[in-house]
Amino acid sequence: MFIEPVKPTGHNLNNMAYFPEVSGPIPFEGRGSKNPLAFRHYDAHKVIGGKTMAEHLRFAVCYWHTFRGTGLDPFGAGTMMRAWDQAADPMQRARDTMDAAFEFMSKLGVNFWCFHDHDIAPEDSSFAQSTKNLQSMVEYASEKQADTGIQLLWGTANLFSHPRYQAGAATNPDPHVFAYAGAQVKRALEATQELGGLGYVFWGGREGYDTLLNTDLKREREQFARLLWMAIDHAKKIGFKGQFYIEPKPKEPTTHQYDSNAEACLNFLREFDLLNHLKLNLETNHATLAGHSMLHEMRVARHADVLGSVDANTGDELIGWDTDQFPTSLYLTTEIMIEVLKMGGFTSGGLNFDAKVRRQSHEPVDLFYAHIGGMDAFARGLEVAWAILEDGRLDDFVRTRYAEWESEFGRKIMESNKTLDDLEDHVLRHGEPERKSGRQEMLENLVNEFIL
Ligand code: XUL
Ligand code: CO
Repeated sequence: MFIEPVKPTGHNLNNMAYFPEVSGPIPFEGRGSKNPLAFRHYDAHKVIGGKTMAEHLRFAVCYWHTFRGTGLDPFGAGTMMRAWDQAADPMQRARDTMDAAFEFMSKLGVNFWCFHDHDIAPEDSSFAQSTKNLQSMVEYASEKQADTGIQLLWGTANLFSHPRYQAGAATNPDPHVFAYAGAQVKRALEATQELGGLGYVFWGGREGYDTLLNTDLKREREQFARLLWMAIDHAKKIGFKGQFYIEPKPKEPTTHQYDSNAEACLNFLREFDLLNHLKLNLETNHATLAGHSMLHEMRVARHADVLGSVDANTGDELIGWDTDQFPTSLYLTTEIMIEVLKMGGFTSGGLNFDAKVRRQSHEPVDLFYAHIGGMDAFARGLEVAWAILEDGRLDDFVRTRYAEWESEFGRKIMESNKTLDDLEDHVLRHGEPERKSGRQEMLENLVNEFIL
């Protein structure tokens, strides 16, 4: 079910102290606007093809980068100015952070959010205490959701930060670590359900290996599948109806991750009979690390009916790691929205900004600029994608290019009515086939017609 874009009420705005530069909500001012705190393209209520932009795009803010990110990198300390991360008591910090999060999301006007268990509640000295912390923060989040109308797109468990997971969570050589991961998944799933979450994500943080010298690859993949099946069983038991997703990523942190790209995930899901239970949550920067375009990953997933949700970010063209930047390229957002439109739109999924502001963008207001830019890029990408599909020339070109396969000869090959003997006979009778231009440059110009 779709909810109207959030309109903060007077009551909600009373305690909004962390983002004083923005009185909110961020207005739509159109193309000519010079206001950096306004949308130029994202008009939540604008209808395109029978649905509003908000319904098409289903933006979500991610808790980990946006509210917990410190700006730390391998060479230096955190840089972020975060007034909500100052209290001495970790639970007070968690509540302050959640106040900031819902203030930010209300002012921005997004309908969804995403979190890992330990983003919202601090991990404590025992599992039992960590669980209490989580339960308390779920109650707090539940009130905030009710106040603002913001919904949980998906929840997940952090099975990669703690040293216990250094050799993997589900894929750990030690079943006691597997048990810890399972217990964490159980609680995170229950938290997601309590918050009415529409989905639950498995990103295989350390489900891979650093070296095959110490790794039983076969066993580890079976263990990974086993944890997924246990989660599916638990969802049934507690009545969780949300969509499960697996998020492909090829490397980082491990040298090789088992869920390395869309096709590897599909193979894994088929092998372990999981295809009916999980869809893919595709992330642009992960596609890049895998040596694919996001368009490729999305198309592979769409054709297999497992295109579920998108982690909307982008990588740096020059730095070879997962920089998780905000998406600003219209080519990228257009390609993503073409695939989303072609699958008939998101159902449970959406566009989650799994992206972080740069280390030098340390002020809270930079979070607004980042998200406004990403939302505008996707709004324009949606308009361009819609126009390209409406125009039809691109699809027509591809259809025509393969038209011979619809001829009697082409169909007979595919329907197994032809043998290699028949093909030889055909070549002997028809000779050299005619070559046809792929017209790449013409098609690139066609796309530019809509973008420029
Ligand atoms: C890591 C990543 C994660 C997942 C959720 O690269 O993308 O934040 O999206 O665990
Ligand atoms: Co992600």
